[in-house]
Amino acid sequence: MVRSNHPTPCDKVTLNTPTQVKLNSQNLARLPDLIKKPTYDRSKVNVGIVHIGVGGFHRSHQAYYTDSLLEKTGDLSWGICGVGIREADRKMANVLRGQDHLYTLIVRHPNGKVENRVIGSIINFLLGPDEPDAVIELMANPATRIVSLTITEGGYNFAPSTGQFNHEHPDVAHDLANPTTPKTVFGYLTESLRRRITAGHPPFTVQSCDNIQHNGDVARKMLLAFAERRDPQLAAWIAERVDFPNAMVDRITPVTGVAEIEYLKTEVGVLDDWPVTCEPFLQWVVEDKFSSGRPAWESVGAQFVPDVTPYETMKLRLLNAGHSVLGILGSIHGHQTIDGCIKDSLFANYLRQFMDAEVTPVLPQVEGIDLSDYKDTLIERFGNANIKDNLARICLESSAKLPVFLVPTIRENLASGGKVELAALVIAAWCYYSDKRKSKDGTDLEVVDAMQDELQQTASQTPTDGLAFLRLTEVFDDLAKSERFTQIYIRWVKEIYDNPDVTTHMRTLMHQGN
Ligand code: CS2
Repeated sequence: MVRSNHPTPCDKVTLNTPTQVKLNSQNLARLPDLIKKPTYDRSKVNVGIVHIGVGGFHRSHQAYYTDSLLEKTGDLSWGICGVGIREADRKMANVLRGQDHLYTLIVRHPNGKVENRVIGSIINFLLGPDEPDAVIELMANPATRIVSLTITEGGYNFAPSTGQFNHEHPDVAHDLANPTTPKTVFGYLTESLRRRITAGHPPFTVQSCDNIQHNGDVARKMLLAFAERRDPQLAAWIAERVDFPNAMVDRITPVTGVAEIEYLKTEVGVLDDWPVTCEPFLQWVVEDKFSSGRPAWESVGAQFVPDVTPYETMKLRLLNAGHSVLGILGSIHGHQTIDGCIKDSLFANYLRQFMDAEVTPVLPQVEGIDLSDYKDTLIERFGNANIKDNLARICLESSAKLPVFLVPTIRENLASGGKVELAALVIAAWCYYSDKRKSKDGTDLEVVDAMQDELQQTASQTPTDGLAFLRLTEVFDDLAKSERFTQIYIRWVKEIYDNPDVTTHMRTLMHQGN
């Protein structure tokens, strides 16, 4: 069928007024003044970093730091090539390619100020399912000195209960049988490192930027478990030569919605198909061990330390656990966003009380950080009314998050005789949420979780077996064995099933001074 170039009445017409400019390299100079753009020459930037898993967080954090670095230092050897290894990454590949890998970062301050900035540090994107060899060759190229990752907890392929690599995963078997067309990150890393040894090149650094405790150690352990099956000699070389720095990463980055695209189009005059919104705050604390050198990220605000443990413990147990506390209780109550929860003084006070009475007593000292200020700042960040961070995002994959964010705090308090009541209510509420998948007034709550069936199945046994949910040891470790904890938990689970208005129970706990 031949289509006329003229719009028919059925065609949706978007008139590009002269003030609306499509984001791409050619149009950079024409972009409105309201938007900051790279001043370095992107055509001279070389790939030094291959990043697997380009989502909102990579684009608001590491790519932002790197853009600032290219801008400030002029060291153009640290450009990023994004890589997607899943079919689901095709959309990102297409959007980025359509705009020469440029995108807009919309930084929204609590006082309403908005800073728009075009990020130029991603200079290419490869999609593994289409061209696996090109990805492996790029990673094997000695100019690539870092392979960084944001592949989420699930991407590391370990069994939460044991922390061991899951050799049974079908993609793992596939990668061992087909090393040149891998599906997992471990297949790509192993084959490219093998090619580097064969060619006599030094290794790259594997830099995890995921929100998991000791992310570098986890990446190392999983890669070695895979490589051992592929070739023990190769595994030994990786163990000896490849560095895996641990890092604490932080910047709240909600999921991009249509509103952001519309905002740029109508208020700024830029046509960008996939911008990213984030808060102004950002933090990156990294262990300084890099097999083949690293960018001077400290010149743009990153902090290099010998041991990242206290920083990551603080962040995961206050910020991330705080998010889960609000996400779970807030969803059942009917709140939609994190800032919506903070506007509700009961939720804000509950969060602060949880941080002060249950988390802080079991946190290590963190050099150079005043915990009280850190918590004040967290509440301010969560309250940023210009960041619409949906509770649905926070509650995604809670079964991978809570064992890291919340369960260790409870276990340590049980060991020391500390308080666990506020956290117990959250777990009881999560049981109700997993079972009913509804807020207190009956609105559906979506559950997106690798364990969603087990969660619902065990939670639904609660009325006859009050501890069924808590016995999911992959998630709760041995909490079901603690008499003190189970007594408190059983009480709250009963109360919530009788009356899902969680605010009643939150109030009771606050009045009791917990
Ligand atoms: C959130 C994090 O996923 C979550 O539950 O807590 O994504 C959080 O927004 C980031 O870690 C902030 O750095």
